[in-house]
Amino acid sequence: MEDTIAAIATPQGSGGLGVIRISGPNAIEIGDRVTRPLQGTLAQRKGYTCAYGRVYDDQGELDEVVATVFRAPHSYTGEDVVELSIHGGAYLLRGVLRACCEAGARPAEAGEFTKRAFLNGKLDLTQAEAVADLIAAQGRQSAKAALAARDGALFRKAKGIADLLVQEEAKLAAWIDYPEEDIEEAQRTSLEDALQQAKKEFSALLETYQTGKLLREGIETVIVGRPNVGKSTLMNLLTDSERSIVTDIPGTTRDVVTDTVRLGNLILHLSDTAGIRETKDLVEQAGVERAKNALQKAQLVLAVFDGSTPLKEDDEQVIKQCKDAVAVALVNKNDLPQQLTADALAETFDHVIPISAREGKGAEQLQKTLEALFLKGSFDPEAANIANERQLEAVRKAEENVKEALTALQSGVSLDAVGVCMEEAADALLQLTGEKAGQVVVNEIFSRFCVGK
Ligand SMILES: Nc1nc2c(ncn2[C@@H]2O[C@H](COP(=O)(O)OP(=O)(O)OP(=O)(O)O)[C@@H](O)[C@H]2O)c(=O)[nH]1
Ligand SMILES: [Mg+2]
Repeated sequence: MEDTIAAIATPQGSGGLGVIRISGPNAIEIGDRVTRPLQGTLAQRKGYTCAYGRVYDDQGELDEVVATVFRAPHSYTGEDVVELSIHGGAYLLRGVLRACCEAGARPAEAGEFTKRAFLNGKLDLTQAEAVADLIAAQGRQSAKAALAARDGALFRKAKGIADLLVQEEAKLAAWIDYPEEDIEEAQRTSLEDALQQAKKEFSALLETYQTGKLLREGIETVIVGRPNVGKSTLMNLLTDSERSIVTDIPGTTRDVVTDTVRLGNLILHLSDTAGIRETKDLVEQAGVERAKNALQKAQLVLAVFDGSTPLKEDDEQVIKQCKDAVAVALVNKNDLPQQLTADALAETFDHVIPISAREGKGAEQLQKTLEALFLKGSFDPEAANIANERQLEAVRKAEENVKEALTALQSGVSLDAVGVCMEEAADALLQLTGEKAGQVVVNEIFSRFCVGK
């Protein structure tokens, strides 16, 4: 980290503003070479101050600039940093980046700013991952969870348990070294309590993964039903658009029509599909095949029925397909006199909701039902949460070892084995925070970031 890096930190394309970030020992010097502030130089400025002026490349002045100076260690990376805020044009941004490189900076690699922050101890691995999650967040809950992780919620939790395990393991090591002394009951209890507590915390942490993942990534949702029940009308209602074609001709939708919407705290990746029925029409058959495939892959099925008619044989087909799925029945067209009795659906579906897709009624109840179904009430975005597979694996490994330690302790076979397991558990947690993560893992994590982060 002897060299100074520079990158465009804002997205490609044009915008009101664009930012070039420079970090490293020569950041301020390089900033001074490419800018001319109205007053003085950047080198004369304190950290956390801005200078207005012009920015230059080798051919002369290029744009106006506001240069913000951060002085080590009080910056994102922990190094001297200059952020050049200019107009957000691709030509201007590239020109200024090139000028920075001619003045001595090196183009930053993907994730290199955050990697430097990690290596300088400004954040741990879980906080670095949270930066990427914050940028990727698509909803309030996932943004909140990422911000809490950025503030160190998971780091503190993991560090706390690791410290506890290391402490207890040190005491244990002392007994093992003096085998002639019997372990006092109080100490054995304290050890067992620590292991039980760690086990409880791990299992609570592991439970956060699935819900968090759903919140971050959204739910693959398929709308199915026999022809003409109002699937496409529902699609259009949920997407607030005319995404799907609606007609009163059964068999209107053929291809799978997809869109992503937010429903309360959930993100749904919706697929509107062809009405499921037996048909001789080859094109429609292909559509029905696609509908069935989409149904198999979905995490959530919205099965639509027409409440203004009794159940038909094609409906029975749909019900059969839903048997093993997480499915909610929507009895549509409840603005018309109703002929369908919900009892027939209650056998297969835990949730049967009357709606009128055409009149926009029932979406609220659908939202409440889905939130109850997927968020299970226990997810607290501000607590420590597991945000990705790497973290999941580390906590699982720690949990396994703590369980083994408990078994070994309770069966009284060998205290050595207890100690080894506790050490492994603590190790897994230190890999989680990055204190003991290998270079390969660290590089892998940051290479998934984009340039400028
Ligand atoms: N009265 C009433 N009519 C509705 C409602 N929802 C849909 N319809 C009508 O039902 C007909 C079929 O609607 P679509 O949304 O095209 O039905 P679909 O299930 O997508 O049909 P296919 O694509 O053919 O499988 C249209 O004439 C809609 O206007 C509703 O809530 N109430
Ligand atoms: Mg349709």
